[in-house]
Amino acid sequence: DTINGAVTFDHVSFQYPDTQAAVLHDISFETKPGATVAIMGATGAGKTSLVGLIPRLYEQNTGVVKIDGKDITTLNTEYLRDAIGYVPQEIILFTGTIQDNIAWGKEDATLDEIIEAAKLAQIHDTIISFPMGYDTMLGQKGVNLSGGQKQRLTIARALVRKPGILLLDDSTSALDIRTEATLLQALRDVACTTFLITQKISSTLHADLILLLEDGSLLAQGSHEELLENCVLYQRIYES
Ligand code: DCP
Ligand code: MG
Repeated sequence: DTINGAVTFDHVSFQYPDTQAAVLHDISFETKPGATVAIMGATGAGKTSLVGLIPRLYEQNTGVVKIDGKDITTLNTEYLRDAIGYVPQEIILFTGTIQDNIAWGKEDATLDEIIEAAKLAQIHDTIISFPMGYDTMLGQKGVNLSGGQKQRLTIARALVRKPGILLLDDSTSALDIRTEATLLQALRDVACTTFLITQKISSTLHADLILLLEDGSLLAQGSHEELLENCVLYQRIYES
């Protein structure tokens, strides 16, 4: 069965097993299926840690995380891994073709599925502009991609699984405003709930929900308009 992508955090706190201080304090929010959720906050605020709880890369100490109303500790990990696409902060590409790089982790993906994912990730046009297309080699013997092209390639990799939830950890930082907006709209069109960690106000403008983290706490949550009205820190980020 597929997921709709509603995500709920209910009084979630978390600390890494090997550290003393809590990294996330009493986080509560909920998103509708297909929503775009922007996560902002200074370096070290807990953004990566928060999204890592959703596919159970880590286990919260208190509170409950739910997907479509189900406590994720009751779901099996294979189901979670298929349902959630995760694009980590550090991009990993290997020497091989573009096709192989996109299919990494889902080696049974067909070329059609790979192309569909690349289109959704807004990288298809770039790929077919290379003489070898999807067979283009990456790495020392092949083409060098720009930062934004690498980001979109790794987003395509996550989308090959057709996830109901996509976690983008700073994965659009090198994209221009228009390409990013097109990507977010395309994800909306396929009803993929998207968590986007970002430092850019341009990415929060169209988010259904913005989560503003400060030192592991949820300082504010709401739409762009709501935060602009109610949150001094958000106003400051907006004006800077
Ligand atoms: N932390 C830790 N052990 C880890 C990872 C992080 O103790 N394996 C700590 C470092 C920070 C806090 O947790 O004090 C939050 O780290 P995050 O990586 O979640 O922070 P951000 O993603 O918000 O920071 P950045 O913007 O730099 O990626
Ligand atoms: Mg991070």
